[in-house]
Amino acid sequence: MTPHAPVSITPGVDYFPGFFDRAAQEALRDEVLAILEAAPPFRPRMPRTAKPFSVLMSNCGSLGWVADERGYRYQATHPETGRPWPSIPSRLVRAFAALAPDAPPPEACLINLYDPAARMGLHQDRDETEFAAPVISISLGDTCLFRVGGCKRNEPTRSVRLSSGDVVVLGGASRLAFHGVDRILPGTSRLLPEGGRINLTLRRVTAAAEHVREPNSVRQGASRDPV
Ligand code: MD3
Ligand code: FE
Repeated sequence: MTPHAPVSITPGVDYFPGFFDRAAQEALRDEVLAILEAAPPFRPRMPRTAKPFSVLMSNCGSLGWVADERGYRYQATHPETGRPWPSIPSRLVRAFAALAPDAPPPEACLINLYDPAARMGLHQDRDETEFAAPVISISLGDTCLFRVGGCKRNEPTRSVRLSSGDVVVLGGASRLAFHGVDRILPGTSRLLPEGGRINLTLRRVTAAAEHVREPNSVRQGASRDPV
């Protein structure tokens, strides 16, 4: 799978509108809904204040991101069931490999669930220890207004509409950019049975001990299915 040329939003932020077509979005939705049966959505809390997030979360992968009074961290098990996270669907692993060919495979896929009132304040993602690999964001369901700025909170920001099937690759100079979700535009998609928005972020969390890039022939042979 060779992605179309992206639109650069800011240096290091590449936008791929409509990366996943409707059929791929439906397949992804069904895979995510199955993951949520095994790893039910939980409501993260701000460290110290215990203020609940408006976004519900879950994860798949060997590591998942959680937030509670003890802090922000990645861990191998669900904070409420204690079970390991389900594995990352292969179509997502393939998309990550196509979009970040030099990075080792993703360890975490954070699943953010937005109802029409949910939002995410401006923040940086810095709980990973591997910052060379990009973060890959996939949007499903209702369109959102996404905001991205510079690596300092007071730098100017840009607003971008992210629609179902859109992918953003966040790397290089923008890996530590401030970003957030200002609001969801209800009723803009029919993909999700109950409306709202799902965002998936694929991440490398730890540095790979010795990631050796396989030759092209091996990589293509191992992932022949279209994403
Ligand atoms: C820019 N999620 O889970 S994804 C998050 O739409 C998060 O749910 C948002 O921010 C969402 O942490 C935005 C896009 C995103 C993810 C990581 C980034 C943008 C980023 C890292 C650096 C810069
Ligand atoms: Fe983030």
